[in-house]
Amino acid sequence: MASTLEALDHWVTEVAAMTRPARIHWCDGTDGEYRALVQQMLESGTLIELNQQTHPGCYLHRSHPSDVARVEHLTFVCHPDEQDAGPNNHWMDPAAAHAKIDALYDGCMEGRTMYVVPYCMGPIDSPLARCGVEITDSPYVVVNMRIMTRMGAAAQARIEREGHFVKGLHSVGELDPERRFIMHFPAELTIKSYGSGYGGNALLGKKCHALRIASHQARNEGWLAEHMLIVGIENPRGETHYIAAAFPSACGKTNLAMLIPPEGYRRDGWKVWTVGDDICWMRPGADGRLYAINPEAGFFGVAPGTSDETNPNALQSVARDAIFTNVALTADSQPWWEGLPGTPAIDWQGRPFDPAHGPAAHPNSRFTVAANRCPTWSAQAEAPQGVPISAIVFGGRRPSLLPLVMEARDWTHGVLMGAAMGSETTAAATGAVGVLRRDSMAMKPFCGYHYGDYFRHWLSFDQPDAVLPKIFHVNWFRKDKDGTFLWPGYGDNLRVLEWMIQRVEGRIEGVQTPIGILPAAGELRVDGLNLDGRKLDVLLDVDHVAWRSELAAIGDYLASFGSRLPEALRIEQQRVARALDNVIEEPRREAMAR
Ligand code: GTP
Ligand code: SPV
Ligand code: MN
Repeated sequence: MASTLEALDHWVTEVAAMTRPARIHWCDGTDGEYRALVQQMLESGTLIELNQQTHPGCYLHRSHPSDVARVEHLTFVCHPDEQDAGPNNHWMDPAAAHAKIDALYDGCMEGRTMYVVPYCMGPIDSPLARCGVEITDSPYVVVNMRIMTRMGAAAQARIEREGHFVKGLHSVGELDPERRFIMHFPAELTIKSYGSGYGGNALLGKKCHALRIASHQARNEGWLAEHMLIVGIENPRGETHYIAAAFPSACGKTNLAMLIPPEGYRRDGWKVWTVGDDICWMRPGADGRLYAINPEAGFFGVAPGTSDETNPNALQSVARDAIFTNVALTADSQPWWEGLPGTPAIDWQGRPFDPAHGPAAHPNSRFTVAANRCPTWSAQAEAPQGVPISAIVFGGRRPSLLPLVMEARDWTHGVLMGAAMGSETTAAATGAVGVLRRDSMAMKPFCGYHYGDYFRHWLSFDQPDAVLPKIFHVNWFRKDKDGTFLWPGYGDNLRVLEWMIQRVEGRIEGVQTPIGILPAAGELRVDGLNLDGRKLDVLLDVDHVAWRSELAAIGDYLASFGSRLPEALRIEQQRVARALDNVIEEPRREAMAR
């Protein structure tokens, strides 16, 4: 027996009988175990040592060139009833899915070590935290899980105390895209992943457990599992507001979570505290407010674009003890990606760099590092009860139409804003990049059940005794006619967060528009910004004609969820559409006056 919990021992035995590994290793999560695994991977070539003078404890992993991102078309949510998966998921009958993937697992670990990885998502003593066990044949997965979760003996002890855990089985198989599946069985609290060693496909605590399985559990138990960062904004009076923000993959969560205040704000005493950069679990507390934890213990962040100008906190975090995946190398073995100074010598596939082959670092290359390495890591990130959320923010990459910021009138309107979210696709998933698609609450790839039921769950938090956060929508990615970003973004996004906090505290009025409340003239602090007035006008403009088409498109999108769409959301969409119809355009008004 390697565990005092029979259910765990039994499952490990069962999996070993199917996969037939040469040996089984129960992970204890110690430094010694980590170092031994790194050593073994250096010897096998799975890891490459980086320049230890400039980057102590840092290593590079090159994944298979066909295995560099999440694979949404191979990701399935297998509810017993197809209807429960919704049009937002790929579905397979659970029995058929088990049969299909178990056939691939048969003998797949022959000659390999099977690692049993107990982990806890969330502070180990938090009532909001949940545990799981990942079985994997990838030592790269084990070391990443060690950084990304509370992994090892303490997690196993909690699992043995609680008697239940999420089961995740993973094998890299042959890394063949034709033999690759990421399957979820929410009713069985089980995940089965085969054929990929990359990020969200393989680190099963992350997207598979903490979002797809957890969103299903959260619905049944009255909480929320979201694709959100959590950031604390401390004002010069020393008061901190916590904000949770949902942006789709590679749309700015890590950057916002670690932002450095603009010069003037720093002088005035503003501070930013990082609690989480990708996933947020929240539930109502006794005082009616929503309390949030970051279930992760590390960052699996996008490397390209990370620089001293954009995100110095991330750059400092990865100065030591980080694992890089699919970045390029300089001539002296330092990690390199687009956005950094210096020149690449070797590309992400290990070839001498040639611009004709495309970027030197893969656009979805990433770093893995412990969260407490971040200079702005919040002391509250370990608080078992979580942090109270003052504002929820939705946003995406929208080159046009969506203003820099708008506030929802109330919770229902905010849920509509989240449901209506759209964004251009990025390199975080395989497939075309830059295509505008709806991505409700940034959860399109991660909601483990029918979006209609999910919207209803969101609406259900609007209770008489609830003290709900205000909901906002932002767009850092509005473009000018020449294709350049209108808003400077990054640290200057604090200006927008400050406006939100002023609204939360009731210090400013904003202006009511049919689509929500926008900053009134002079409310958004733009001092010290080299932003001409015309740009600001464009960023805060509401084009009623274009918005009428947008509301019609939102109506069509919502209708695609059929009878499971909550009536309240349909009514809300109609309310906004009607408000837009009632606007009398300036030219028309002039014409009427004439
Ligand atoms: P996942 O880890 O995939 O969930 O992504 P994420 O949402 O954490 O995205 P991240 O912060 O890593 O940003 C992804 C890309 O967006 C990077 O290339 C950034 O440089 C860029 N980006 C982030 N914030 C801004 C911003 O405010 N303005 C602009 N123009 N680009 C930004
Ligand atoms: C994302 O794609 O949203 C990520 C990276 O955060 S992955 O872990 O690969 O899902
Ligand atoms: Mn993510």
